Amino acid sequence: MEVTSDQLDTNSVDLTKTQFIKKNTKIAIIGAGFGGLATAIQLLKRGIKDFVILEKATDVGGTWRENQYPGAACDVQSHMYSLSFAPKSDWTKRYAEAPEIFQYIQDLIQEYDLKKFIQFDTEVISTRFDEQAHTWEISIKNQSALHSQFLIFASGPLHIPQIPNIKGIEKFKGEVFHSSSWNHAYDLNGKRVASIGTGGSAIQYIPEIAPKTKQLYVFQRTAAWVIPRDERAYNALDKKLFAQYDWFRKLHRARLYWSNESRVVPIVKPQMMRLGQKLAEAFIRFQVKDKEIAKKLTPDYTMGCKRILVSNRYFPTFNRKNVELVTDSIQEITENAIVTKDGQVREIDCLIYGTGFITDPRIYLKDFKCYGENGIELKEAWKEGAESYYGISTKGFPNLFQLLGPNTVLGHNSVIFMIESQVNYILQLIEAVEKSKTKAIVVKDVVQEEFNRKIQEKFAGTVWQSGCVSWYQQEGGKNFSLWPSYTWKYWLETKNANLADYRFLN
Ligand code: N01
Repeated sequence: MEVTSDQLDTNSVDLTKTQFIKKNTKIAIIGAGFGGLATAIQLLKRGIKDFVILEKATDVGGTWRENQYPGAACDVQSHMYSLSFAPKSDWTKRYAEAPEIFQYIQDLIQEYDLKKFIQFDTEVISTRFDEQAHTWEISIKNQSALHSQFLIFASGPLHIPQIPNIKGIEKFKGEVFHSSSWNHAYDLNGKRVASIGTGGSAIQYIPEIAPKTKQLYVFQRTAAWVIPRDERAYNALDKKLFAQYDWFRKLHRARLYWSNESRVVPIVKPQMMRLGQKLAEAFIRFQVKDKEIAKKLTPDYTMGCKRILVSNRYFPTFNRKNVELVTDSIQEITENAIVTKDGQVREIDCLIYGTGFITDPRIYLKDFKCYGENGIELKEAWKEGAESYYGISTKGFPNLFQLLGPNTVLGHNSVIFMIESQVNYILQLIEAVEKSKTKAIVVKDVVQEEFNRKIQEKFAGTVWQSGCVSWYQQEGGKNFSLWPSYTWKYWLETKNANLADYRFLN
């Protein structure tokens, strides 16, 4: 049964599943991960209830719902990787594991009573700006369309798994899965397993699964810089102090924030990265007994060019007799084996892709189409690379806002900090439309163009442009994903939206 928002009585229904379908709303938010939920909470704090979160899955949590592979954890400290206005004093350790972060998100849902604003099983297939009505028409799979005045993309940049196109893969008869859709029902005990990729996800699950497997082959295309994790469990006294003295918790958070920010210095001044790189090389030699293997695990690009990973347990995995690091490239897959270019055949029962996510800016939104002013399609507007204003507003797309949009992902600090700055900024824009009694707001072309020129200038000479190929860049080397500076600068620049940068539409 379809009901409109006016007919909805949220107290009388079981809200574990979508029980309502809205047709009109002021604000539509796509995605019930950290970004969507942070936006919803701030709207409620301002007394705005006419909004809906559209979620394609049957639960909240985004990244932390999908990435539940063994050992999944956050490599940003939990006291930083959480919402500033929803502190948690009893984090069990400095770097929380995925289930604890997922629970934190569930707790937010309870605390702010958010479930009644979420439409689950709702996959947006296209969005179109109506230039007469100044509203967005949101087409949804197997449902009627939703109309909203404002539209917020909180769908996250990393959620479409990248599956390599390997010759013969269709013949393989064993178990196959990607790290983000881990098959927990499949027992790895005693199995011969191949894992492809050595990025942030793989280095977390490899140490976990190695002791279970009969044989683990780790296929490495590019070695990753992995540095020690300053792991620490919070004891009962820490938690008590955090709970009792909020200034103490804030002080701890501030210390973590500034220690993360200090990492920007060697990023923008690569010569300062040299010492860090020497220490990281020594870390590999210290942890890996076999010199040849240690050499293969040592990257040949400047540290920091790709995301620096943190683990105390990844390198020692290669001291195990049942683990082999394979650096020859894969030739093909047969029904029960992987064949490398040197002709070696390794029989396997299971293949795990730790190969990351699709990040090409032109397919940022996969099959999803978004039409703005004059019918221009977002992918078309971004065909030379994704560009926006502070990752939030895009020229030609009125009343459309994005969280963690182009050039606002981080390699050195918590993206939750960026999300909070963005939500604050978006709410100011919405408020400005309301106050001015106009219908829509859109960033001026010249403002976005000038902003992007300056952003790209900032990348020159940084460690990110030092010659490696990373998902931060599109073809040709343009960095479309990272914020190239300190996050406090981002906060300062977005704290008060400059409305002169925008056009109001009536
Ligand atoms: O993916 P990735 P991820 N043949 O893109 C390799 C972050 N994260 O799922 O470098 C062979 O990092 C690829 O090799 P190469 C994480 O930091 C955060 O691990 O392209 N290999 C690489 O080794 C990242 O930003 C946390 O040569 C292929 C790997 O697969 C993002 O999430 C935790 C290949 C992909 O690494 C995604 O991480 C975990 C092919 N065809 C992850 N294609 C936190 O704690 C790709 N590879 C916050």
